[in-house]
Amino acid sequence: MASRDASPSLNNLPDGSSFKIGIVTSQWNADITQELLKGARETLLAAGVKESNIEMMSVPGSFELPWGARQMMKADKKDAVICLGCVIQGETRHDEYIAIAVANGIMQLGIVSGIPVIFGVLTTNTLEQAQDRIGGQHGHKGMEAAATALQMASLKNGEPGKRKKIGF
Ligand code: DLZ
Repeated sequence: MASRDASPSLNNLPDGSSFKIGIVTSQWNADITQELLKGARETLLAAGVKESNIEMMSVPGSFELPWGARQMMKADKKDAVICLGCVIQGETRHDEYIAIAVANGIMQLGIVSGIPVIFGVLTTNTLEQAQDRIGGQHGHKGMEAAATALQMASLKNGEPGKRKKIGF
């Protein structure tokens, strides 16, 4: 059976040596989000992003991630901003409101600003499902978010995805 996953490749990362990347991390479910952050940072460094070109910000919860990403863009020109969070289902529907608001906020910010904003937010039913996504049976979503940021930054800067000149 074909795999359901189409995760960005972690083996063939774009050259990140000229990129400035922001990472905004939510404090809720910190055991999970700190591991997402660790994986994202490691992946950026492995791609050649300079430590001094990785700016980090911590926000109270996932709901605040779009605001944090917006602040990061104001500070200086970023090639991409990664948002990391973990929303786990509770007794009420609060998690749904947070997850939908964050997804919409991140998407809108990316479209309006033209700067890629990466949705590295886990939205799981249980803590165990979240653990499976920080290096368990479902990979590492922090690393994958960083790989996506690198790919989008390259596309934005017209590097590997550069359109060939055709015609005259
Ligand atoms: C309030 C809340 C709840 C119940 N659950 C989560 C969660 O699972 N993950 C998360 O990142 N944040 C949660 N929050 C906090 C909200 O994101 C936000 O910080 C508050 O509603 C204040 O705006």
